[in-house]
Formats: sequence, C-alpha cells, structure tokens
Amino acid sequence: MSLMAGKKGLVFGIANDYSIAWAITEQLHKEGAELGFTHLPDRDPASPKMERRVRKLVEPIGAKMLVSCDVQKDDDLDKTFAMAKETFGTIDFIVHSIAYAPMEDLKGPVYAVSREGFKTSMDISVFSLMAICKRAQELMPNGGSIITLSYLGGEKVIPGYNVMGLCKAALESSVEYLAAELGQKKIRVNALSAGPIRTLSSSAVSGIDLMLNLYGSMSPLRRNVDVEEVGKSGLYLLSDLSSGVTGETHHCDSGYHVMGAPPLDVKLG
Ligand code: 0WD
Repeated sequence: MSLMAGKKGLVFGIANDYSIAWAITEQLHKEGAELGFTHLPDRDPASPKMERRVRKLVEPIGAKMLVSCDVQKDDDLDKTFAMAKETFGTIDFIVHSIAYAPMEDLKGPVYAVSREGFKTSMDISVFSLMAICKRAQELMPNGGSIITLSYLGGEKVIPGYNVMGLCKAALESSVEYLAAELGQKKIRVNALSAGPIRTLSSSAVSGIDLMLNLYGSMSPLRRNVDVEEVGKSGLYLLSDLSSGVTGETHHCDSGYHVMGAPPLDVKLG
C-alpha cells in the first residue's frame, strides 16, 4: 500500500524543477498523493511564464488544480482555499516552501535592513505560514500534516544569510506555537530544515558555495544532502510515518547542525 494513497494536499512554492517543493512533490506523487499547486502571479498576464513553468511540471503528474497565489494577498489565499475545497472537499497535507527578502535587504547586515524590507521578508517568509494554517483548518476536519522549509541560519549565525536568518527563527517559533494550537484538531505542524541546495532562491544568498564546501568537509556524513533526500524527509513528515511528531524542526543536512567545531581530520586554511 502506498504511503500517501487516498491523501490529498496543496503544495505552495514551486518555482521550477530545482525547487525543493518540486522534490517533495515527486516523492508525494510516487506514493499516490492527489496534488494541487499554486504558482506566483505573472507580472505580465500576456506572457504567463511562471504559470507555464509550473504547469509544465505538474500537469504530467495529474495535478488536480493550479492557481496563481501571492501569499501577501488575502484574496489570493482565500481564492486558493476556496478552489481546494471545490476540488478536493477536504485535504490531508500542505507543503509551505516559500521565502523571500528584497535583494538590497538580504545582501546587507541585519542592522541596515529597511523597515519595509523587514516587513516584506517576514510577511512572505513567516506570516504566510500562519495565514495558510488559519485557512487550512476548515479543510482538515480529520486532521492533517503541514510542513514548512527552514534553514540552520534561523538557529545559528550563518554569515550572508542575514535577514532571512531572522525570518527562519520566527518561522521555527511559529511552528511550535501552531503545533500547540492545532494539535487538538489532529493537525501536525513541522519544519524541515534542509542543508544548502542549489535553487533559484539560494542563488540570491551570498556564501552558498562556501556553505556547500563546509557541509562537504564538516558534517558527520562528510557530504552535502541532495534535493531528493530533502524530498524524502518531506514525505516522512507529511505521511503517517511521522504520526507522533509535531512542533519539530527536523534537520536533513548530513548532521551538520550538531557540529560545534570542525572534525579533527579537517585542515583549515
Ligand atoms: O539551500 C536551499 N535552497 C534551502 C532552502 C535550504 C534550506 C531551506 N530552504 C527554504 C527556502 O528558504 C524556502 O523557504 O526552502 C524553501 C524553498 O526554497 P527553494 O526551493 O530553495 O527556492 P525556490 O525554488 O526559489 O522556491 C521559493 C519560492 C519562490 O520562488 P522565486 O524564486 O520565484 O521567488 O517561493 C515562492 C516562489 O514560488 N514565493 C512566493 N509564493 C507566493 N507568494 C512568494 C509570494 N509572495 N514569494 C516567493
């Protein structure tokens, strides 16, 4: 019996086939899940590149819905959940794989982040999870599992991660509060903290190459994780395999997060 047979859910955050949300989708699809998707609204409706890119990926795997959704807009979120209700009736899981910070705020030190840049980063990268959980409850009368994507920069200082580190700290705290609030409704909320993966978003973070090198030489497994492994951890958190797990930040990072100093065999400099 497939792990996700009979389960239905929504995936937010596929930009292209490098996206972590796509790697999770591939695992969910393989295990028999029925899936609905959102894509970022296209700036020029006459040339819907975003929609086309996501449609090309999700149609071949039998997507039940695809809708444009900017998580900064309540109307878009309402429209997405109304469509999910119409399409699925009820759902069992949600993947929240969304983050954004304006480039000028992401590049600088956190003391120089603009007020507007801070609000935008927190709105898209953190508040959106709360806004999604608020709407998801009605569609999850039998409980469910919600995951978000995080990174170690929310727990420790990762130079170059800057304002996004603050967002991930708030995101992981939100996961704990949301898990406590939704537990009685049998809705689980967890964060999946991935090691560095080359994607559209990570290319905007300074120092991604350095982090990939460090993970390769410092992590207990002495290698980087690949996106398929992150996809499999997502599947675990969304399936009944993790039925006793909520409020957790699960690391899929070759164990890098447990290290406090480089291993003795690593030559620095
Ligand atoms: O190394 C990495 N790539 C890691 C990523 C390590 C650990 C965690 N993560 C996290 C990211 O912080 C993010 O939360 O994983 C999540 C997904 O990131 P990704 O797969 O690396 O990046 P990407 O493929 O770019 O997907 C993120 C998507 C956006 O893509 P673009 O690049 O177009 O901004 O988030 C979505 C969008 O599809 N997104 C939005 N969706 C709705 N409304 C919005 C918005 N306002 N803004 C961004």
